[in-house]
Amino acid sequence: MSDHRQDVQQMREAFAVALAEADGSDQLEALRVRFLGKKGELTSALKSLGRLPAEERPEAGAAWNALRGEIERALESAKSRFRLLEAEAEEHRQSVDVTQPGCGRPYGAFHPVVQVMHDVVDIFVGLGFSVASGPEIEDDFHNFEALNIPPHHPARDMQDTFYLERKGLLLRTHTSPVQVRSMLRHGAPLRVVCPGKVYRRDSDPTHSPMFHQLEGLLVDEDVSVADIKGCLEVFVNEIFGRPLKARYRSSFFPFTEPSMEMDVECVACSGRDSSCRICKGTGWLEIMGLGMVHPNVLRSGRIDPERYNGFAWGMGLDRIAMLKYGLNDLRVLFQGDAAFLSSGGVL
Ligand code: 2U9
Repeated sequence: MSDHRQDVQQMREAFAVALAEADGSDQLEALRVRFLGKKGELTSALKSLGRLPAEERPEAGAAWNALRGEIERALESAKSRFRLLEAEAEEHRQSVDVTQPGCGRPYGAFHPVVQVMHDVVDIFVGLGFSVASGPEIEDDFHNFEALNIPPHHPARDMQDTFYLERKGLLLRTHTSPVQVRSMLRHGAPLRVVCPGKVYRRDSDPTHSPMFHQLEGLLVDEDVSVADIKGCLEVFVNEIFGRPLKARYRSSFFPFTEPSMEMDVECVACSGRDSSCRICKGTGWLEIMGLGMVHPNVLRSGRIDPERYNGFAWGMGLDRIAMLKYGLNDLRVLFQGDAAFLSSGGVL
């Protein structure tokens, strides 16, 4: 074998060894530079052809060029093989294993007061009441005057609230203005419950400046105190899940006459524990206020008190939630403690 054939064969083998060791596109590029680059081994061999005797040049040239073709083809096919492998590896890296267990998210839950609000509303909807809502920023007429609370009436002291700088506007102290708006909009007969936030200038372990009420109003012909007692006793038995003894004490509200407060037997001790912390040993729990709607209030709602009468009641939903979930401090309902809230209201 002449010298150049040996050289060509040696370079072919050196290339084959280096190609077998290459394991990525970067190494293929390094191989191309090493053999075919400007100063590459094969390029230098081709350049040195000029130094051979003229009769050897054609054969040597053909041999080196043949090797160049082989190297180019080998590099090309290795390149597409690596491209395929690299694409497959990338696809694998980005693929999602749908059989892996997920990283679970904790379930949300209704706030205990919202849960109680839904439960109370559901019971009254079952008794044929509609649900209404209204603005939390009210005017003096809807919050006080229409409810038989004229300026300077002492009831205003008990419902001191937050006044807005715009004259006459205030944060509603009860949901009663919603019932006033319902009378004005729909007239009689009417059955409506109004749940929502209310505001008073009050803050201690049993009072919060914002709390939740649900009030109801029924207006029809020949409504009696027996009707409201029947309606509210169905309600308390439903919300506390069993029949409870009830009693009524006479009271005063400017918007009802007569007015009463309803107590139910203690849901914790049924009157059997003289040191019960829920009923303070009295055996009774004050649950809501109620009464027959005052004729002046019907008149403010443009309803004729000669033809229609009605009953109304009001309850604090926060208090119902405290009794249902056995809480002794109202403030836990407003602190946003996730451990308390995710316990469903029970700690
Ligand atoms: C209209 C007519 C009458 C709503 C009523 C009460 C009695 C009552 C309190 C319970 C606890 C408020 O949250 S609390 O502090 N409410 O005692 N509310 S009767 O009477 C109305 C309302 C609207 C048009």
